[in-house]
Amino acid sequence: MTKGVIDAQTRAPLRIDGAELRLVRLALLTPFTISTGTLYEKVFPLLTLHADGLEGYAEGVMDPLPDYLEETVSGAMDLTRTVLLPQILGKSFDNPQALHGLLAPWRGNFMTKAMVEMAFWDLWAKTLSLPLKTVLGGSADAVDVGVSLGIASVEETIDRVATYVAEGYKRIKLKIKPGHDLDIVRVVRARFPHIHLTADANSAYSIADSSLLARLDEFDLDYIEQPLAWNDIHDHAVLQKRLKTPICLDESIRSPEDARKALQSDAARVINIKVGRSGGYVNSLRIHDLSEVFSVPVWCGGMLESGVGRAHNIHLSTLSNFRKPGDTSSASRYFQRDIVEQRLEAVDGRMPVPQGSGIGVTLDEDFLAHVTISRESFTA
Ligand code: OSB
Ligand code: MG
Repeated sequence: MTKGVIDAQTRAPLRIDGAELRLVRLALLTPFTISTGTLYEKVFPLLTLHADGLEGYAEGVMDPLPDYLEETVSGAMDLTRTVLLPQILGKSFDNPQALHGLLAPWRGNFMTKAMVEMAFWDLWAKTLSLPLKTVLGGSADAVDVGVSLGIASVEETIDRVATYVAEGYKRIKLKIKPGHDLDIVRVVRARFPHIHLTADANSAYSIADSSLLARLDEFDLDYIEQPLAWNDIHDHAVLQKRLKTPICLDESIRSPEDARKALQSDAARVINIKVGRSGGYVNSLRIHDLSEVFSVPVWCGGMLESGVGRAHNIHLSTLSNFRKPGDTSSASRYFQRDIVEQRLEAVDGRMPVPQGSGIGVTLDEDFLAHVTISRESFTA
C-alpha cells in the first residue's frame, strides 16, 4: 500500500493566484500509428498554475479528435477556461485532495480534470520543497521502462525491436489491429524468444474475436492490452476466461470505481495507470492501492507526452505496485527538442527520476514560445 502520502494540512492553505493555458504543437520524429489512426504531431494543452511565487505544470493527454477516449483538445481547453479555472482561481486549498474534491462532481472529463489536479500537485510539492514522488509516497531514483512501437511493416518492426532491445529497454509493446496481429507477434517472438513482449489493440476487437485472440496465447506475452471496447469491462471479463494471456486494461480504467469493477470481475490481471487519463493522482493512487489488494500489478502508460507529462509519469512510477516496466521511454525517441530544459533519457532501460522539488523540470521558455499556438493568462 502507498506509504507516507502527505495529505494532512502540512502547510497553510495554498491560494491559486493565476494561471496560463497554452496550446502547444510538437512535431513527432516518427509518426505513431495505432489501431485507430496515425498521429504526426503532438498537440496538447499546457497548464501553469501560480501560487506563492511558484509555478506548477501539467499537460492534457487527450488527442485533438475523440479517437482514444471521448475527450478532445478543444473541449479540454474550453472546459478549463470556462469552468475549471474560474472554479479554483483565487481559492485556497488545504491540500491537493481538497482541489480534487472540488472538481470530482463534474461528470467524466477525467483527462481535463487530471491536467488541473496534476499542475496543483506539482505546485504543492514545490511549496513543500519536496520532489513529487516523496509527496506521493514513492522513493526510487529510477524506474524500469519499455517502449511502445506503432504499427509498421514487419521489417521496420524487427529493426526497431532490435534497436530498443540493444539499448536495454525492458519490455517491447507492439501495437496490433485486425489484419496486423498474429503474424507480427509470431515473427517478433521467433526473432526475440526471451524478451518481455506485449500487444496493445486500443479497443480494435470485439468478443466475437475471442478465438483469434486466444491464438496469441502461444507467444508468451506478458499481457494483452485493451483488446475490446474502451467502455466495456464486462466483455473483457468474458474474454479473460477464454485466454491464458493476462488482460491489461488501459482505456477502460478512468476511476477507482472502474478499477474495482474490473478487479472484482477478473477483467484485468494487470492495469495500465495513466495519471493523465484517470482524473489525476488521487484517483491514480486509489487505483494503485486497490490493485495491490487484488495482487494485480500496475505499470505507467504514456500518451507521447512532452517533458512535463513525462516527468509526472516518472514520479508516479516510483510507487511500490508499479511492478512492470512503463511506457515512459526517452524523450529523444519522440521529439527533436523538448519543451523542458532537462533531458529525460533512459539508461539501460532505467529512467532517472528528475531531481529537485515538484516534478523536477523547468520550461525551456524560448523553445516553448516557438511551439506555442496560443496562450491565455488568467488572474484571480
Ligand atoms: O494505448 O498506450 C496507448 C500512445 C497514444 C495513445 C494511446 C497509447 C499510446 C502508447 C504510447 O502506447 C505510449 C508512449 O510511448 O508514450
Ligand atoms: Mg494502451
